Amino acid sequence: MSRYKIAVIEGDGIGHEVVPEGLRVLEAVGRRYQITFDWHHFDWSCQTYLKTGRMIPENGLDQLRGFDAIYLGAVGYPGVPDQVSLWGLLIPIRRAFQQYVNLRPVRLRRGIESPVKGFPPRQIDFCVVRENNEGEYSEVGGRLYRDTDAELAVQETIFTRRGCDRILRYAFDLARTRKSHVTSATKSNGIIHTMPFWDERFSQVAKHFPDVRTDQYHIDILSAHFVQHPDWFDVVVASNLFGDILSDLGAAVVGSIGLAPSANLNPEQQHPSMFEPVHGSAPDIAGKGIANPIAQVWSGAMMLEHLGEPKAARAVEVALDAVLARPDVRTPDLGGRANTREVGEAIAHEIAVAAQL
Ligand code: GGG
Repeated sequence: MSRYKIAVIEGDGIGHEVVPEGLRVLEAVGRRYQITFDWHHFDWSCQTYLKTGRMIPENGLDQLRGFDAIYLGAVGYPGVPDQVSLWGLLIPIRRAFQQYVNLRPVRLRRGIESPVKGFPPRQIDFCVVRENNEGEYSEVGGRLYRDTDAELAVQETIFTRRGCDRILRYAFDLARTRKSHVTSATKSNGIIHTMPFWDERFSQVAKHFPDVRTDQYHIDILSAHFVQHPDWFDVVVASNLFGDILSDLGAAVVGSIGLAPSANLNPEQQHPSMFEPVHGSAPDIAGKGIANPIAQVWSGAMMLEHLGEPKAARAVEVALDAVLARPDVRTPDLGGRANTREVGEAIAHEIAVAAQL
């Protein structure tokens, strides 16, 4: 019997539709494995910003500090500039809680056809390990001479030895639990300071993992390889921006952005980690009840794994596969006609049925 205190932030747009399905599935698996969740809902969103001028209250990060984990939907909505919503909610949480790993699995699940022809399930199975606290996502910079012909913008990229080494070590450790292969995303031919530094740190850290095979590609050709040879990869480690872009591309290669989960991890477990789908708030489909909840549900399985509930995490994964094998319960992004709730209910039902076997 275990009990967890989870902060739930639905956020914006389809976050309001997919998070309830994620909770439905977690409740179902909790019943099966005697896990109790104390859900604490926070209505932090662009709506909150429009009402109060802040995405989260002044003491918002302190409010989250005591939780075992944070379960997040999506952030951003028309009417609030994207940089305001991201820097007002998602990025402060990632940084305050030293969630320096953004782990984004890319796996072709059974029942899903890749748009890249000829790849059966299991042949595409890798993880993007995205640096999540520094890099190109930096507040350092500014604007000068606004509204004149001389207007300019400067954006500094921050790569620290500590920041690079800890994400690289995480990638190598993860590879040791998988197929012992790490690919580094770089662009050291064009980005003259930070990327050669990243390459140097990659080769230094790699020396401590002589059993792990390494590759490194410039981001441009690496993107092409993601499409043409997605079976080449095991663990792909990348800076903040490169990792963000690669994981959306990876999601498309395995069927839909609606399937892609992520975990913002503080590996030392000194602070809560946060689990969220890779996708955003999708204003174009928000309110229609057709968003795919699978990325949110799979993120819940990653949360269970992180909380030390591997059997429950596995049960969610098995139920996901069972539902994806059924073409009748698919949302429109996968060519089906089911709605968000029907998919969530089907996954929860699979878990309940398996418990009775
Ligand atoms: N699922 C959270 C969300 O809305 N993500 C959308 C997004 O734009 N994220 C930016 C990032 O991960 O850096």
